[in-house]
Amino acid sequence: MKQTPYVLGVAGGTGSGKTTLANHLLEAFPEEALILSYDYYYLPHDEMPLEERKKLNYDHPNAFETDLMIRDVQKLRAYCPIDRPVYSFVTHTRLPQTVHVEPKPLIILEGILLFENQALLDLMDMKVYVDTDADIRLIRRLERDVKERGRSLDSVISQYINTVKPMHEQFVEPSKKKADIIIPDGGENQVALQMLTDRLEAELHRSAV
Ligand code: UZR
Ligand code: MG
Repeated sequence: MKQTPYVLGVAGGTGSGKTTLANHLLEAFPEEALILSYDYYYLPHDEMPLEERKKLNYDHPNAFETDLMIRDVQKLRAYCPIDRPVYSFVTHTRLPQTVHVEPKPLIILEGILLFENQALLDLMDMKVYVDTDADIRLIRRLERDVKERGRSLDSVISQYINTVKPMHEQFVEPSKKKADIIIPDGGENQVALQMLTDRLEAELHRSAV
């Protein structure tokens, strides 16, 4: 019988290096891994005008369509393909198209609030929290959101002060306790990456009983 896919969860604050770590793992397992970001599952709120959507709190657990993410992970774990949503950080809404995802033996989930939801936690075989200093995360966030997410410096700063930081302290930081492993400065921590890769290699090539 085919082994159930192995589910790795990667959480941590904004700009901590979650996506970078997930991408490094994907490079290590190009045929066997897929990445599913919690960010894809932000609620669309397309009934609201853009100016209203800009003001929403995107760092709260209620900002996500968690049920859909759970259903999609359950399907992938059962080796069924999915058509996942696509989210635009520029327009703060879901795009009309979807992306077809074929099941793979290693499912990497990544997102700020992944460890905040018990049903999601229950789907994970290993939980990694990427722990990076807040000043570094803010600098990365400033660079990324201005370059890649179409934001102004002022809007990134006010969002950070008004929602990102308080929600981080309320929901993300406490969820660190749910992790099996905490990786300092996740994206570029070569020792941690090697240890994780070795472990996943063993899990993937362990034959089914
Ligand atoms: P990562 N986010 C937006 O800025 N706009 C959106 O429409 C949806 C999400 C931000 C969100 C959170 N918060 O901090 C970040 N704000 O995306 C999570 N404000 O993404 O883990 O890649 O940093
Ligand atoms: Mg990211």
